[in-house]
Amino acid sequence: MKRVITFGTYDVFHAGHLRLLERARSEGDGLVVGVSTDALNFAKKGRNPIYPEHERKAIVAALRCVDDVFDEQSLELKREYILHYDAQLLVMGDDWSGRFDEFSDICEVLYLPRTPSISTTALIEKIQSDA
Ligand code: C2G
Repeated sequence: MKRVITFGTYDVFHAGHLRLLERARSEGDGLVVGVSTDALNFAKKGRNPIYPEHERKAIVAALRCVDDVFDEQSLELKREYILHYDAQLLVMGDDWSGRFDEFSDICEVLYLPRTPSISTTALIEKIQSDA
């Protein structure tokens, strides 16, 4: 049993998020996803996500490729989350390349290429300009 763990905000859920989660799942036998809380986003970016955390978490939890979700309360708790969920592999998009190599003492760390030309920020800008 190889459990995979990944983290993200998944705001205004899109196909780039889906592809990342499906590829992460295919690297192991089960996928657990830490969804960042609204408070964490506010602390990091000074604004809340468009979708509140319970909706972001419900969308991610409903996906066929996802086995379990939890609140990512702090960026500093990754080691604790990896150990708590007994994950053997940490997967992140390559926008985080090298940033989590410090966890390679407790699990494998893999960065997958981001899907080009799609992002929550671009979607919000498009919606605003079309309005
Ligand atoms: N992603 C992707 N392709 C895109 C957009 C996003 O593969 N076009 C991936 C990101 O690389 C990330 C995941 O989808 O692995 C979630 O993206 P975000 O919601 O933007 O999450 P992020 O803000 O990077 O995570 O501890 C990390 C934090 O929770 C923040």
